[in-house]
Amino acid sequence: MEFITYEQDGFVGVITINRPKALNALNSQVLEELDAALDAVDLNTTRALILTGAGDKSFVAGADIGEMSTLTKAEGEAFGKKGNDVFRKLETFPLPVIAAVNGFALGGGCEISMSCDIRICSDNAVFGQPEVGLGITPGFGGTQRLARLVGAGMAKQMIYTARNIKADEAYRIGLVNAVYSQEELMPAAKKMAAGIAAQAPIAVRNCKKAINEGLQVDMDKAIVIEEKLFGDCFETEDQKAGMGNFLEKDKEKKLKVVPFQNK
Ligand code: DAK
Repeated sequence: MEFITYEQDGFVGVITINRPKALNALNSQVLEELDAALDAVDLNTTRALILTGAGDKSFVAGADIGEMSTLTKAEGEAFGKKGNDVFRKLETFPLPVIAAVNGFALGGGCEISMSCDIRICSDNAVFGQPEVGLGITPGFGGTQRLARLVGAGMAKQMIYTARNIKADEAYRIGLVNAVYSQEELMPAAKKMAAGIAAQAPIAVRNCKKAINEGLQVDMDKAIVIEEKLFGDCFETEDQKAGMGNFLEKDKEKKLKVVPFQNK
């Protein structure tokens, strides 16, 4: 692959969008390679993913404006679908995905971070949806995911004014969970991912599903989704080992990573 690198560190996979000359802007090739990289993740040996950008200036500076500038309506639609499909693949990926936002996260860059489960950023990060200034709407889910994350009022203000916000404001409005120095960002992301990887993997996967699917429906239906995924954990190695470790009161064992049992 030319623009995506993948690195496995124990149970944690790190996907890096590596097109620093264009501030990691998303062109068709980047989207295709990201899609292939997700397909290639070994779900038996990986428990969490980190998504970041190469260099110290930008996470992703948006969709590639050069490529988009000449698109016809039909090509624009095809490009939008390619982006939306891979963003949705990230959002519904069986494993938790942490976005380590290491600089500009504009347009499609902000949108791809919002397709991840958790966002943390460096203190030089800048978030924004500048699309209306370019004569388009945020087309990779920005109008939908931003409003769900920070509320409709704040999302509308950011989108209508196309104003970028810095890391501290992103933290204040709940768009990111934490802000770190540039040096601390990746170690913090890896520490968080390792913390997830130390938990029972089927349970973590089912939690992601329960939260994501439950948020799309009313509470009565959401509770049924939760019940089903709760029940689904029983009779798995995760549940037997997880509860067994507790009942045996063996602190060493309790800290042991629960094996992954393919379902
Ligand atoms: N696309 C292509 N190239 C980009 C780019 C982008 N989004 N952002 C930066 N670059 C390139 C620059 O052209 C420059 O390339 P060279 O001139 O060196 O060849 C290089 O990266 C360095 O950028 P700058 O020289 O501009 O660096 P500065 O530090 O001065 O400024 C900046 C950094 C991030 C503030 C600035 O580059 C900038 O404003 N970039 C554009 C940010 C932006 O507007 N992003 C949103 C793009 S719109 C759709 C679905 C989704 C979308 C659209 C349609 N459909 C459903 C159809 C999504 C749209 C977007 O994301």
